Amino acid sequence: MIEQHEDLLEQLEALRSRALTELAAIHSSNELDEWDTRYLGRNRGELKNISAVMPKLTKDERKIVGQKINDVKKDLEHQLAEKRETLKQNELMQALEQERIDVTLPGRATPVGHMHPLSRVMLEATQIFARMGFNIVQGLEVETDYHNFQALNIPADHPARDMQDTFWVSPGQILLRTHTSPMQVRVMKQTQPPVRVVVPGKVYRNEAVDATHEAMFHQIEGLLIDEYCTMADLKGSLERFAQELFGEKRRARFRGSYFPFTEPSAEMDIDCPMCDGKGCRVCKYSGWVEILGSGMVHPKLLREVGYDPTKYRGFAFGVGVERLAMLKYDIGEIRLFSGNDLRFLRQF
Ligand code: 2U9
Repeated sequence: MIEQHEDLLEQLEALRSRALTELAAIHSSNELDEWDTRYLGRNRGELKNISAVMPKLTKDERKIVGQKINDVKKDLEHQLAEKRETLKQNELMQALEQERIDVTLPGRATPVGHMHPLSRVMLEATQIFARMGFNIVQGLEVETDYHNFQALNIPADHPARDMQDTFWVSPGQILLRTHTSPMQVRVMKQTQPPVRVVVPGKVYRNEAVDATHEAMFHQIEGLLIDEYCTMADLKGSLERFAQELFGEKRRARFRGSYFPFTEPSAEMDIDCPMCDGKGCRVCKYSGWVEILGSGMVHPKLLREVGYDPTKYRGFAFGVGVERLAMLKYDIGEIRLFSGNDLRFLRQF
């Protein structure tokens, strides 16, 4: 029996030194966990295995061997805790080293977008009318023949209704609106005077495309209906609009014209904003450029939407937004607006 307990003490010493040698070689938490299970594990740990022979020892032997087991166990646990702390520190230092941020590196630029030139002109122009008291409304791009043509006094044999000029969705019935006017018809049918609206939006015409014509373009149309409204109101409002958009010193002139939906009708020119009316390439050396069409709303239209034409009258106008933008920024080619060429777009 004496041999057995001395043998056990030797085994425990050997275990301690083997365990500590292995521990010194460990470099990761995973290995450390394995080590923990192997030597200190409650189930099949080596220390536990040695303790299994305790019941076969005498009382005195048990005391000596028990103390030794405790001593080795405490030692291993203590070394394990220290090693854990060391590994944790090492791993932290490694992370700090690897994840270090070099604050001297140049930053990565975030590209900043901006409004499309057409959107900008559209916004500027509608806001001018908004400040005058007009409401801004948007309509449908797919419309009925009734709202786009019939209600606007555009007769069946009018060239605009031709297959060549209109994009039909369902011929004679449903179409892509050729102007934003169908929305004004809808507004008038829904509300009673006074009416003050501007309608910005996309319109479609089956045009031969060139430097100044596209099949899709943008319009802003306006409509004012009230008991007292004259051509003087039309002229004053539209001249003011031109001055706010193109500068305080702009002058307007009106030339008689014809539209089916207005009577009388007039086109408005302003003195050329490029050369102040002296004559240049833009105004073709005339000193004047046309910017919009307008007129007093035709009594037939008022009657059509249920307004009494002896009580109410109004003025209406229409502007092409691309044309305004081309004049404002001296752009000679309408197709640039829909081309998405960043070299063009970045200039605004
Ligand atoms: C209603 C009554 C009248 C809208 C008007 C014009 C004159 C006009 C053109 C400008 C350039 C179209 O984009 S363009 O080619 N428009 O000249 N538009 S009066 O008159 C209306 C509209 C709706 C109910």
